Amino acid sequence: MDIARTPSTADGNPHLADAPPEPQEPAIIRREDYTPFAWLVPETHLDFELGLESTRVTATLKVERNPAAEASPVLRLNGDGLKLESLHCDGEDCAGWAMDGDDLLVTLEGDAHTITIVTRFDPSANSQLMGLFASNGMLCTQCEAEGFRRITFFPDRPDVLSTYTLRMSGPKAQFPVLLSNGNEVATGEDGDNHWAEWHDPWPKPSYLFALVAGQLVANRDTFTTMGGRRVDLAIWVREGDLERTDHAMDSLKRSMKWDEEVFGREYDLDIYNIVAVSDFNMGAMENKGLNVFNTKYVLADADTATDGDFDGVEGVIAHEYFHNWSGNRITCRDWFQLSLKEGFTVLRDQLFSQDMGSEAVCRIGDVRVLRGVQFPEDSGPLAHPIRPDSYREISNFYTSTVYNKGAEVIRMMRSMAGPERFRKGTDLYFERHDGEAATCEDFIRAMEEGAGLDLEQFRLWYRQAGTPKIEASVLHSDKTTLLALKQSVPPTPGQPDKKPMPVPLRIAMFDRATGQHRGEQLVIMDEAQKGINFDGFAEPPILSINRGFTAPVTIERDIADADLAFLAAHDDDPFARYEAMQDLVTRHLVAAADNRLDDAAKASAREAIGQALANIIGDEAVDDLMRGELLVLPSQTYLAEQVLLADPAAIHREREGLKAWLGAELEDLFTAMHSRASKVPYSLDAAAKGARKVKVQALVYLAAGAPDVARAMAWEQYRGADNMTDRQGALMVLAGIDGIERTNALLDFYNRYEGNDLVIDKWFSVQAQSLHPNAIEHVKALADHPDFTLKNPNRVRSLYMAFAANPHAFHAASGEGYRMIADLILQLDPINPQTAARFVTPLGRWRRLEPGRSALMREQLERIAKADKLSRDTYEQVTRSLG
Ligand code: 0A1
Ligand code: ZN
Repeated sequence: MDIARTPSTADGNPHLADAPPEPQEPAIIRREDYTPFAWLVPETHLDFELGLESTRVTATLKVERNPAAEASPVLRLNGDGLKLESLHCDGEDCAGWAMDGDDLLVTLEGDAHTITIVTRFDPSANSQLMGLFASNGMLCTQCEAEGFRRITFFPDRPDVLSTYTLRMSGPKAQFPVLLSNGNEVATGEDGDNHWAEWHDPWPKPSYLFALVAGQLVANRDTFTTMGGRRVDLAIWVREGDLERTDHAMDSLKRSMKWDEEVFGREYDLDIYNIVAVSDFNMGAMENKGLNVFNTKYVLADADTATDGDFDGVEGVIAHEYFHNWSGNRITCRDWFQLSLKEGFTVLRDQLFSQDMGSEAVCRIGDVRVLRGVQFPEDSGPLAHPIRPDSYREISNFYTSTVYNKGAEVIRMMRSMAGPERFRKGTDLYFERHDGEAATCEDFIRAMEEGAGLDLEQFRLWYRQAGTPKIEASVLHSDKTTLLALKQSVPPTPGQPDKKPMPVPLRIAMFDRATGQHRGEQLVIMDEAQKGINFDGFAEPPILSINRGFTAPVTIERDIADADLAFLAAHDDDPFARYEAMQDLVTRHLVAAADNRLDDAAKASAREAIGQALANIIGDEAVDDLMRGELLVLPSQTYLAEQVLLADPAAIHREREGLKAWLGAELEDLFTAMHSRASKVPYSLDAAAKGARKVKVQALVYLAAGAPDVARAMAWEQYRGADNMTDRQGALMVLAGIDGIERTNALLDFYNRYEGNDLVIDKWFSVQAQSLHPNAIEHVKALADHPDFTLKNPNRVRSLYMAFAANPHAFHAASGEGYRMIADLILQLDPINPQTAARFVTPLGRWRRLEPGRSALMREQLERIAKADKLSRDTYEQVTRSLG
């Protein structure tokens, strides 16, 4: 039946199910409402006639009743903005069909049918970057979570697994490379057109489908798996980018090897393709056999990528590869189980990075992300458990909670079981659920049985939101020592009362007499209060707790500054050492910002911090990578988290004041450290990376305390740089200090890299993030720069995410920063709702700010809420943030 000939308005079309009124607000989807789908789709055949402006898709679905589900004659095929060109059932006109909103409902009599659906759409008009879209002249898909329904009508849910066969055809000159999941089985030519057929033998949900067509070149290599399978690897990029793909290829091969060795997982196809695209909402996507990546996580060389970028490429390449087992071979039953694949895969990529580099430095980096992003999420209006109970728009739940806290929760299981038993648990999970759409509960059960853990109470970590707080004090009398622990889990939206959870804490007690501890122990703090006795200390010992950050909690310990300084200098656990340093500074800055310190108290606290930093700079037992971490001051976000109502201006003043004092006081040490580190030649080994890290740290302190010295040093570093880490580090410092060097460096950087999008993103970020007092004005001017566009998510983030993370600019007392972010959301929402909704988060902090800024921020949220036609994404985030 040719649908185009049937009337398309509601009143004329018999197939529109009683045209429901436009819903007032998007529906809430609840975890408890899950039911299996009534139909199976064992086979899916897709035929794409490709065009940038018009693509036609013919989908042929073999469907049969699902014996494991309640029978229903109605087959619901999800759609999103699709135009149906034709519909056939078993080759005939389809009698029983109707539209329900965007979905197509087909009523079927028998048990097995073949449904043929034709749709047509314009990929070049797809600015949401979900479904099939055009990017720089190529065509590319993004289907997770619900993008496949923008390509064809389909049961677009992760528990419907199907085997995909695909044919695509299009102009050879425009699309010389045609890629999809699985293996290429046939190709051919037809005049100016050519075609390719691909078959993926592994059944998969629609969110893992992918197609790419364009002018691409490949970096090719091979990997032989432990079972002897030779896999052809290819990383596809635009012509000029090929020489920047070696690090990605190397990371891929190391990931494949590591997953065999550490998790016993082997790759299962003959081809592994990666494609880099410059327009992408997220970091990358694990489509079976055809990963699609944001260029940011593929391209890296010394001239254009920082050490952080190199680490990012390695981590994301590994993450997507590891999904082949944790995500693809075993997928999620429904989107509430997202952390099943994401939390586990993040843990796997963290363990990989730890093994590739420095365990302690990786751990500190992971915790910094957790505290900088996830803790604020958990203490704000968007808090949710790692397995949420409801959502309106699933894209809003690709959060730090699901990813990073999800990883911490599984890491706790690993800490409790130990690596060997943990491996038994994961082996059982992979074996038992291979080929299935599983749940978090399935994972927990496999861990209980395989690793021998009792996780009954531990399941609370999946149900309860909020960061638990542990209060710890050491009570000592005569020769008995009691460690008194208290646990509380704060209320979060919809969860006023919480139960205590099992919190595994690695603990050591340092003896003052020897300066040593007598071994550490793992304490499982699973009650509201608990006391642990220690013998044999003549004096009260010094408590080192949550060593290695074994649990994602906040710790409030009753400990003297001098004892923190001792741990900062002597703790044998590098994470605990870092933590002691952070605590020492945090306490001081929080008290100072709250005007609780008189001049004398402030001076003595600064002295103590200065002494601790000087020790770290001079400690030859510490390598530079670790030294760089120990020298980082706690972020302003982290400091704001420590108080109920934050005054960002006061925190900023005190943090900058301390930095300036330290920069001036330790000027000689910082300049000497900078000059020592400047002699280390460029390479990617740990010592050279560490040297670059301490160089930036030195400049950061000096910029605050001795700006003239810093300006000259940074300008010299900028001019002499043979790598992006040094160049960007110097530029960042110069961007915050007025002077001709600032102007010259920014101009030089732009001219040098004009046309290289990823580097020009850095140029935008450096200015948006700078300490320069006019940063707001700079951001406004940059929004009018010819290179700025709302169409490219990387560019939008490079300007506005950087700005929202720049406390002194974003929190300007006038409320201008809040207004700018609200304006952006309103402008971006109709173009790319998924990315627009991400900018609501910084505005959600209003309840935790001093009254003046709180009111200004709330006003902006209310302004957004009043706009007509908000996307589901932004609507959900704004209402939750106001709620
Ligand atoms: N599964 C991917 C993340 C991802 C999610 C949604 C996307 O849609 C725009 C894209 C990517 C991962 O964890 O890497
Ligand atoms: Zn992932």
